This record gives sequence, C-alpha cells and structure tokens, in this order.
Amino acid sequence: MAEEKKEAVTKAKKMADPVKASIDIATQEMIKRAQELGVETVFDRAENMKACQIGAQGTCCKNCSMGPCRLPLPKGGIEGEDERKGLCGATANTIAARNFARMVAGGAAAHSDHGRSVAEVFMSAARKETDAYKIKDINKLLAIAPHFDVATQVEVDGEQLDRDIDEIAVEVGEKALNEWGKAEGELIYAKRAPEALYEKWKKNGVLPRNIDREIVEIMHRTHMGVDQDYKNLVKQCTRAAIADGWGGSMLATDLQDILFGTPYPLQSEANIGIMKEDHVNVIVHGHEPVLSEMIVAAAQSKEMIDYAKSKGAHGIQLGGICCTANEILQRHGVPPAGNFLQQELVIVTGACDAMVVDVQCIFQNLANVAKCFHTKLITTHPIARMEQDNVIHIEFDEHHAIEDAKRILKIAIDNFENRGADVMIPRHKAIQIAGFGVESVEYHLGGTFRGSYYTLNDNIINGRIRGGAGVVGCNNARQRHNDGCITMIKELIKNDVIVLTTGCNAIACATEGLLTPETAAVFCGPGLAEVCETVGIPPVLHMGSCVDNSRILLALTEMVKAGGLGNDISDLPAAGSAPEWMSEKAISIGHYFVVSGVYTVFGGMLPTTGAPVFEKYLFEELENIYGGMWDMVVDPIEHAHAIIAHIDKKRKALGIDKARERILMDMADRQKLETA
Ligand code: BF8
Repeated sequence: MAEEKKEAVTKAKKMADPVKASIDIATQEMIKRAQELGVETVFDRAENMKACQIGAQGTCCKNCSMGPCRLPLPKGGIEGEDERKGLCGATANTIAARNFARMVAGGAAAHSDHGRSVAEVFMSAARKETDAYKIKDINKLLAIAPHFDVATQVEVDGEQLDRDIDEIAVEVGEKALNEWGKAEGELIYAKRAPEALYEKWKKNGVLPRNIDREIVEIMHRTHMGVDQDYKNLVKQCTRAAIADGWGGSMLATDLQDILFGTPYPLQSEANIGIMKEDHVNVIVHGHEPVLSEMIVAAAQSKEMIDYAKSKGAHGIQLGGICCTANEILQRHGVPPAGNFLQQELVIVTGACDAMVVDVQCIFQNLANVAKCFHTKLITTHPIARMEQDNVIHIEFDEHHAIEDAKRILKIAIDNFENRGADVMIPRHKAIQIAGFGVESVEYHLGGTFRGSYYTLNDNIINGRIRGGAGVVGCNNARQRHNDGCITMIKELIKNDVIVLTTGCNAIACATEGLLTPETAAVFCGPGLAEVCETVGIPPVLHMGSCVDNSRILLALTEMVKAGGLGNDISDLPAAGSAPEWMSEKAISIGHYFVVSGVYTVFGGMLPTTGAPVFEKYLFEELENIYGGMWDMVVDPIEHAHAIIAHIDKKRKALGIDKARERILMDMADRQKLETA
C-alpha cells in the first residue's frame, strides 16, 4: 500500500482486540490485518468514541435551537415526581417519545422509499418501457391482484377468460404506487392481517391512511411545540410502523418477487472467504435489488466472462454485503461476503476489485478504506452519494439497466490487474440453505396436499416445536460482532423454538453454519430436531432481507389461519427479537411487530431508558391494546429465556402447555382449541 494512501486514513488512538470484537474468525483475521496495514475500521473507532449516554437513553432533545436540552436519568432513578424538563417544558416522556417516533419515521421512510423505487421499476416493466425487467412470477401477480381489486379474468360472451397479464400488471402497479400518497381510504394491505388484528387497529384509530402521510405526520407532530402526549405520539408511530410492515415493506417484497422471482430454498455459501484470488471480485452492498439483479445477469454473460478472462482472471465472483446480499442470495444463490460490520473488511482483503453501493447501511468510511487499496467504490443511487473524491458515481437508470451493469462490471474487470501485493482473503466460509418464504414454508411444513401451515401448527400443538421466533436485525459495533445473535439463537433452538431470520442476523447465522438441515442434530432440542430432520429443513430459516420481515408477518398470519393456535397473531406462541440492532429501520420493524401482537425483545440499549414512564407504556401497557409489547434484555441467554417464557405463557393460554401425544386433528378438533 502506498505511503501517501496510508496517510489518508485517520489513525485510531486505541485498537480493537479482534477476538473481543467478533466471534467470527474471518472477521478477527481481517481486523488484525487492517491494523497491521494501518487501516482504521469501525471496530477501532468504537474503542475511541464512547456513545453519548443521554442520547442513548433517548432524552436529548435537539428539535429546536433553544437546546439541545439534555435530561439524563439521575443515578438511582426518579424518586417522587419527575421534575426534569426542557426549556419549553417538554418532559422526559415527551422527548423520548418524540425521538422514538422520529426513529420509526426514519426506518419506515427507508423501507418504504425502497418499496416506491421498486414500484416505479415495476411500472416501467409492466408498461414495457424497459427490456431489462419482465413480469417473472405471474402466479404471485395473480395472487396479489385481488387485494387491489384488480380482476384476473374478464367476461367475454358470457364466458370467463383469463385477462392479459400485462394489463393486470399495469393496474396492480398503478394501485400499488397509489398506496404511497392516495388522498383518502386506508392502507389496502392492512386487510391481509388476521381479522381480529385489523379490527383492533380500526378500533384504536391507527389504520394508516397512506404510507407517506404517516411518516410526514410524525415529523410534524415531533416539531417543537406540537404533540406533547407520549401516548398520542406512540399512536402516530404505530400508524407509520403499520404503513411500513404491512405497506412499504410488504409491497417491496411482493413487487420484487413478481419482477425477480419468488425465492425458493437453494444452497450457497457465506463469509469473506467466498472471495476468490484468481477471480474479479465484485461486491454489491446496500438494499435495492433492481441494479444488483442486472449485475448478476451481466456477470453471467459470456461477454463479461470472456472480458474478465482476457484480463487474466478466471471469472467473476459476485458477493454481497447487507440486504442487497440477501436479495440476490435468495433468488440466485449469490453468496454474501458478510454482514454490516464486515463491509470495510471485504476491501481490506485487497482483492475487492469493485464495491457497488446503493442505499442504506453504507459506511462513509468505505471511501477511506478503498483509498488504501485498488478498490473502485461506485455509488449508483441519486439519493446516496459520497463526498470523497475517489468515489465513482454511475447513476443507475432502469431504462438502460443492463448497459449500466456492464459498465460497472467493466470497471471492476479493468481494475483486476491493479491489485497490489496486499491480498489476503481469509479461508473461512460456510455452507447455507437460504431462500425461505411464506410459500416455501407452506410447502415444507404444510405439504402440497393440504397447502397450508397445518403441519407446523400440529407440531406446535403437540409440543415438538415449542414456538417460533423472528430473530432479525443488524450488528452493532458496541457489541461483540455476531455474538448476541448466535448465542441467543442457539439457546432458542436448543429449547425447540424454530427461528425465522432476515437481514444481517441471517448472514450471521449463515457464517456460523446454522442454516443447514444438519445443524438440527447438533444444536436443537429433540422435538425441533425431529421435525427438521423429517422435513429436511434447517432450524433457522433465512427469510430474506429486512423488507422481507413482511414475509414473517404473513407467515404468522398463515399460522393463525391454519387454526388451533388462536384467532390472532398475539395468541401464537411466538416472539420477535433483534439482539444486535442499530438502525432506525430496526425500531420501525420492532414497532410493527409489537403492534401486530408480537412480544419483541431488543438487545443492547433502547432509547427509552431515560424516560421510565414512557418505557413502561411500551413494555407493559401496549400489550393491553395490541397484544404485543417491547422489551430489552442485554444478556443473550436471558434474552432467549425471556422469549421462551413468553412462548410458554402463550402455550398455557392456548391449553397446549402439557406434553401430548401427536394426534392428527381435523378442522372440528382444531376449532375446539380456538381461544375466545
Ligand atoms: O436492512 S439488518 S445493518 S443491512 S438495517 Fe442494515 Fe440492520 Fe443489516 Fe438490511 Ni436491516
């Protein structure tokens, strides 16, 4: 590495201990490598900058310039009346609730704006304005059309005939796009929730009107001097969170499935070791699959492979980081090179010929790390550019998508010969099975004849499976990388809790080898192991990217519909978790799980601890309204046991807490088990 380039890197004062920083050996090796080369990473920065404890408690208000007003929780807590106030008189509850609501707005905006971009590309494809994208999954299009009141058949001379697919697609696309800004009505997909849940939302006045409006209204209400009632603020962030989970995110998932194909289980690998020394390594990072789908297609073309070979490489190795990785993994088997905290380390290998980024979760420091190596860092999205002068911007346009993808690949291929001597790819990678979804879980755990979640429900009722947990979310440099996720999940599956996972948590599970059917015999309790071995699935099911948490909502809804486990999501022996969360998106996800009836536990720190009354409202009182509630448990084993205790509570309420022999039930038997 050139000396002048080294100088471009800000040297950290203290260095992270690689073993304390991550449980993953590849990550440990690359942190050490970065330190040897004098390249600073997030792990070192976390050693040198401590988090602001007032902000972490959620009680710093910077919404006007009379502040920032800081209201730390006194040591020993509050005795008597809480007299803390900002200059305007805002209480700790108001401040924490406003901050929390703004996090929901940020997260919902990110997921939903992603969804909007997909909807726009969907419209271009439906209107045939682009050759690059086609309606790929017609069955899924036909499955969602009725939600939008779009007819799939047409009457001709008294006969019902199938309607033209492009016509259906245009109409679905128009109605879907309308969900972001329609003037009246309510979010269409809210009705996909179990009826009891929809009625709860209606009764409490939290049905979203449209996606954008609920986010904008949070920004209005949290402006200085507007909403000063934490319960009313939570009501608004409930609307916005539902608009995310059952709106923007769910639309993103559905439209991506129609455009790029609904995922089905496939085998791949994971971790930095997927990179190849003799190949052109191209890493895609971010969240939106519209460009990366094209990069996958272009990288498989003979033209690009021949071009790579003409430059001395054996081929092109694609890899991913974060949720773009999950998107192309679940549909094409492209292996993830790592999760959120590994993004800089992929460049530190010295073998990353190009990193192509779109939106969300992208470190600005990538540009500084890229400067130390030959890596071309390419931004592609108009809303996510970088100020550093070594960054190339190639704005992606769906109308010439494949040309853009080839242009990017050529830059990477041309860069192959510029690799320095500092190449070190860790040898560690693991095999994984990914690509589960509502449809494939139904196939594996329901069967083609019954076509439902009966088998899953039966196995929960007979106790082989104790319950289910959606374990999702990020990494956080304030915690040991992947430790919270993996320790917690191993404890869950040991106790017969099946896990559905997405996002960076899913990549952590993949790198630790938890996403193979063989894992069941090693880590699971006897009941879950038996089910996994019988149907040949891993005990941890990779359900996709973070917008695909909507798949988990729909899987829970299918469980309710299949019968025997109550009438609503809140009756199910199920819970949600994000042990290493860090982003606003995680807060939005957490909140839509809670108000969909799911007990949801976060690790690390929640920005509610500085306002105990507000926190109690989230942690206890919301259960009386929606059936779900927030919780925070730092220790991963205790975190798992909080989930298990909740599952056991729900099993007891359903009357299935006693071990019982497996009996095949018909619908009448099942209905007898329904709770009132
Ligand atoms: O959206 S899990 S670090 S990449 S925010 Fe970001 Fe968190 Fe990863 Fe996917 Ni989700």
